[in-house]
Amino acid sequence: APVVRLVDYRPSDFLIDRVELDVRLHPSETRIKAILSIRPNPAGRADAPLILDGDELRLLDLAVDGTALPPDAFAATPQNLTLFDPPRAPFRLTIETVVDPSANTKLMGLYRSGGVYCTQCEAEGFRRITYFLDRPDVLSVYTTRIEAEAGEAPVLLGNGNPVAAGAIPGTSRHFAVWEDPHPKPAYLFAIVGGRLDRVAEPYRTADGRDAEIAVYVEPGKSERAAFALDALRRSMRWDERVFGRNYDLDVFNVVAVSDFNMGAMENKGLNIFNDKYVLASPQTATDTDYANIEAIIAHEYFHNWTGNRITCRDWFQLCLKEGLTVFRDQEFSADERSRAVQRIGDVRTLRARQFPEDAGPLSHPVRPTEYREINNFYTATVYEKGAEIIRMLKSHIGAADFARGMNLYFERCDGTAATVEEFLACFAEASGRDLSHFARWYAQAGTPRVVVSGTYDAGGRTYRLDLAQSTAPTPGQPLKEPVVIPVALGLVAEDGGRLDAHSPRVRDDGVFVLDRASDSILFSDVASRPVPSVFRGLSAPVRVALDLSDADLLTLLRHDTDPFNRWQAGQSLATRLLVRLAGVSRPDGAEAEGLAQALLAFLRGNAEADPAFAAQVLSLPSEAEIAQEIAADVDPDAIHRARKAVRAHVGGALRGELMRLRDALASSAPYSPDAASAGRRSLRNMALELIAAGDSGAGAGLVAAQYRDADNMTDRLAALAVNAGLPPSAEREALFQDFYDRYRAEPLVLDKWFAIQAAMPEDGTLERVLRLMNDPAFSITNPNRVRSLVGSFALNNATQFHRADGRGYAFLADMVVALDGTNPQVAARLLTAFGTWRTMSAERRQGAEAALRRVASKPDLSPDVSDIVHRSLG
Ligand code: B3K
Ligand code: ZN
Repeated sequence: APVVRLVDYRPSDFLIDRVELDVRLHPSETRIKAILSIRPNPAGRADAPLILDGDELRLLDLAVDGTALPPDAFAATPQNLTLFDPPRAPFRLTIETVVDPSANTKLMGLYRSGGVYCTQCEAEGFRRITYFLDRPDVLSVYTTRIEAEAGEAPVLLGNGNPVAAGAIPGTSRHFAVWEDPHPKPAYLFAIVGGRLDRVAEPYRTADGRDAEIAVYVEPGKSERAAFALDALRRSMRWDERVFGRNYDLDVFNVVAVSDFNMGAMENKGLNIFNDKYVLASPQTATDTDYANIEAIIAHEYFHNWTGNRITCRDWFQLCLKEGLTVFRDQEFSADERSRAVQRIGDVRTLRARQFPEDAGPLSHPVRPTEYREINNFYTATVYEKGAEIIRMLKSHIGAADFARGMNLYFERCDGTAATVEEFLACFAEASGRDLSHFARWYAQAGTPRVVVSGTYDAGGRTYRLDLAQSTAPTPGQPLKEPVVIPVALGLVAEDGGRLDAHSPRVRDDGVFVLDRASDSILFSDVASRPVPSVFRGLSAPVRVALDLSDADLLTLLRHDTDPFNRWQAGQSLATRLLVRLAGVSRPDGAEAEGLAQALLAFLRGNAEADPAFAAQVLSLPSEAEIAQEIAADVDPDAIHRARKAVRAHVGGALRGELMRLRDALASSAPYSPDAASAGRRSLRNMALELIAAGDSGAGAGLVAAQYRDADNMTDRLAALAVNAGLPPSAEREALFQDFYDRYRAEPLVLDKWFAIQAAMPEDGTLERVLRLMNDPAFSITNPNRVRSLVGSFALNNATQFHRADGRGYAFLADMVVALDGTNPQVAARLLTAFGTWRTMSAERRQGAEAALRRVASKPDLSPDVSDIVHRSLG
């Protein structure tokens, strides 16, 4: 595929003001008649041909202002429709195409999921429905008529408001007409047709519009849609209250489908969701599922303003809608749940997904400057780091100016396809500041590393903090410049008491801005040696190197007023120990005694007051985080051994307290997914995990009892996960079998069963995965199944995916090649698991490179896989 570059952006030569679509749904021959009201763009070239995008399309009919075109006036291929010399005044182009939804395994454009017709058009799927100017800066008003067999598709949904519907006399067919008054790019188009159940409620917006909000699901599952509907209502209220944004149509529909390439899609007024992020009942969904549903429902709803009303000029601006909308959904979840626990979770995700991406061959700026396949840029960098930039912007200019900037953006850019520059200009204007240096965060890839050191002068009662930033080279960017880093900080007295230290360089809100390569802060009136607490709340997406003693970290764990940094202190303590133990062949768990005692003291003081937070403190850094810290010649087996030894020791040392907590936190109340109840379950289940790590015999007993007695999926699945970590035995397998038998008819539940088994850190797992691929519940064409089994193996099982004999890599390569023919997006996503291959030990690097080369050598690779494999090897 050719490279697309940001510098080559030009406005479209033509605009399409109106689109009238008539879609006649049919399983294998769906006909689409499009009438496009086209006019030359005054900002475009005057003599240009009209070149419409297509993808695997077949043209049936074509007319300009109702008249067929002579054959030499146009050319039609599956990829393009060209009018060599189109009218230079407004005209109507009629196009009739035909597509086969049942054969559409890429799940882009119009396809069928189960029996349901649905669409996915972002980024470039509309061109798989009709020929179009399929680019986000062409905004049109759409009217869509959908027609189908009434028996096959009793529900017909489109964007906007429903305006007409009825039977087609003399036939078994019926139709519906939808009108969307808001101009939108084609990637936000959607239709749905099928048998679906519906739950709905009325919603009156803050500015007085009466709307109906609804969730559509597979027949018989409407009870499982209630939580999503509730989350939707709360999201709408929150956006009114916090951002002053009201909904703008008469209906808002959410549809759950079972075959979906990603989480969900924000089509105007018609969000289409992966059913995993809609369906929930206490018996089938975990607390994590409930939290994810709430967050994704919110995310897609928030796109209505940040994405739809204001969209992107081109795909390089993707972070304009995604980073901002992730920031908004994170803030929503923080307000609805616990802010501290939410931030810890978001930072864990950032470190687990974005930091490794930014340290490897796929590293790219939050706003990339070139791409070969845009679908490969829906990345942790664009989304998660993009959200961090917004968070920093807010702390950099302050909450009040941030709010003014957002309002200006909504006012000024509404109805347009905007750029990052236009966005930042609103905040520069609102705050009266120059944000040109801050803007470097969008252009420069890589995770900055900030080295911090402190010096106390008892005689002068001063304390100096020295800070220095640097960023390692990334692909295409050998030289890095300093970025603007807001550092939220404070000083903590060694005894936990107050320290009234001052520095003119630190703002009243505790933020110091590091905007050069190095800088220092001098505090005066410092009565005693302080412990620095820096990057509170992780105030910037950086790696922090701060050499505190274990005693200093314990002070922070005990006394810091910032809960995030209390948690971080515990993590830093554990990471240091784990990295050291990963360097020895027989790690001695007894070395974890200091950590264990610190955790015990923490639990005694905090566990019952804030169980969700305590669970986070108890949860050791992941194997992937430890690998990142080691960074070169990584041996996942050594990391696993070290972590196992530490968990065993901690679990043994804390056993009494953990058993007590399990009783104290037990509840006889019926299951509720609220954050407080979920927090208690998470600490109880963390306790179970640690007890079992310390004593597998005792653990097995507790697992069996909890599994059997659980009245909800959270507790049952937690027991199953701990079961997976027990030594191999017939009982262990029997529990897996029992789970399978119970949930045979529940694909989303069996996904959890696949994922847990694929992540088992033991030699037989690859054979287990191969066996599970033949299970009737597995399906290579369903993205959720593939991600649960193959994705979990590649991403959550470091020891087995990175097997020293290379068989894990070879397996993934086989899967990528097999999938590429049917679903290139899912194949390419799996392939990103190779992202850390260069940090591995030498023999592993060899195996990984061989596997990657084998993929690269296949003829006819999709642009998606070809792009990832070549960058990974580059
Ligand atoms: N905007 C969609 C993602 C589309 C991915 C296309 N490959 C979902 C979201 O971010 O809300
Ligand atoms: Zn999004």
